[in-house]
Amino acid sequence: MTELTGPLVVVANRLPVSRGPDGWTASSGGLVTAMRPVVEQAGGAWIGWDDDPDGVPDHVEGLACELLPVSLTKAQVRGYYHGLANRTLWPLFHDLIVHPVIDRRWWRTYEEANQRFADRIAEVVEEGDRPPLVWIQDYHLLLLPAMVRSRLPDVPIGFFLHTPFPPPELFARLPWRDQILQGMLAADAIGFHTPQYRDNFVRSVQQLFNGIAVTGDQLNLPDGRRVRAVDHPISIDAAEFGDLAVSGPTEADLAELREQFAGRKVFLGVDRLDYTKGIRHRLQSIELLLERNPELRGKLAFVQIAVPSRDDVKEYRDLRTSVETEVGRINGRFTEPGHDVPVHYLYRAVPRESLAAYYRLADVMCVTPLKDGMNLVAKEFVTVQAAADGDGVLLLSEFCGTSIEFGDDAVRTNPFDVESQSYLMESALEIDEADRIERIQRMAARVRDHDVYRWVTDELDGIQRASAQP
Ligand code: ADQ
Repeated sequence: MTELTGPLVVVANRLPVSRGPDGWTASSGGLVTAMRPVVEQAGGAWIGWDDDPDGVPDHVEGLACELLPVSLTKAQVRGYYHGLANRTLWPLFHDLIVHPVIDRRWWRTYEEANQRFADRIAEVVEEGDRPPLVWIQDYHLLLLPAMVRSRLPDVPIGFFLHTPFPPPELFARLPWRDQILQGMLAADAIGFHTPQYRDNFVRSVQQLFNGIAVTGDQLNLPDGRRVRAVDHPISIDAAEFGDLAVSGPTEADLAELREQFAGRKVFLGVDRLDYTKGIRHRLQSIELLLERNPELRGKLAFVQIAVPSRDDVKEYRDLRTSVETEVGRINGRFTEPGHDVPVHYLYRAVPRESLAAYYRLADVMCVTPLKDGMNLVAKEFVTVQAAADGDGVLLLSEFCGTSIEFGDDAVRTNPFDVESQSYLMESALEIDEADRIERIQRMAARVRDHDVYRWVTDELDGIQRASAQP
């Protein structure tokens, strides 16, 4: 585990807590779990937008970290979050799957909101007795490293981007491209999921600014500062998912599912309902598969679990309508009276045990995003399958970070080619059992070796080393 010389201040758009029927609890995501031991040892705080009308508590049980909310006005939330972050940067960083909207008012609120986060960080540093390490997360806060650096020149600052970084010719379309790169370059270390995103970033910097020399992973800036740009693939808490896979509640849920889907091959999709995830293309491939193979009708079920996401953004509401239309059309086409439907569509988040039960049930897990920074669902699936000696097949898009790590152990698909994808779905059912088991075990071993604890350690060590260099 990383030994920090001072406390850790994590800064992200959201705080790592959620309010359920029993009050506030720590979020169950891998990032929070992995950071818990570091924060407990070093002390720390988490700064994030306070998006609850009644406010967020400053501590929750089981999370040894102070919660420091940043308040934003309604107009700031509209412009910064729903606007620039989710309708400009998100589509641009995902290779223009939908058109990014360019709106100068949103940009101004994005600057204002980033400034609000910077104010909060400055307060924390002024109140503390030791300088912290500031670790900033994701595309909502691209300007923040520079805002912090100008007020606190000596504080170690790290930035991690959870989305892809686009090729320079796409990034160059952004009117605020220079400000964004300058914002990021004020960090000591900038982390990306893959070497490709890192290289895209470095090439953008070289094309848009003069006088920056690159040696290895180091960028030497004209003012003498050095910045490290690194690739650190994020991951999951593999041990925890392994335990979850064979826990009592998972086994109980699985027994019910097995009964429900007896005699059928199960294809599964688990995603936030986002246009980057390739859900519509996946449904079209399933439709082609059923069209071509009448003998599979009644013998194949496709379960799509979609978590509601960003439903105050128009593109997401439109996506929901078109996915639901597609599901209805396929079921209308292939359901026989008195028999079950081929597509089971759940528009909700499911509890973790239930998610693990679906992962165990699946014969073919379809992780087919059009573009995805990493994709943790694929890592969760192989981990759960391997822990229960499963033999499921992973159908994995070429266009996600996970694909680089799993190579040919997954069946690799180009989701834009829906017809080929439907043939790959068919061929996934023909891989022999011993091969399927070996593939799952190899992919799970990779996740175990590169779990989320390793990601946190690599990131924090990298930031400390980069900030310590002369
Ligand atoms: P996301 O786009 O949210 O993350 P992903 O990495 O797949 O995508 O993580 C989704 C998480 O939500 C998984 O842990 C999954 O278990 C959970 N989840 C999905 N559907 C669910 C459901 N119906 N019910 C319950 N839980 C569900 C962004 C980037 C990714 C990057 C991560 C981390 O877009 O590319 O991998 O951040 O950096």
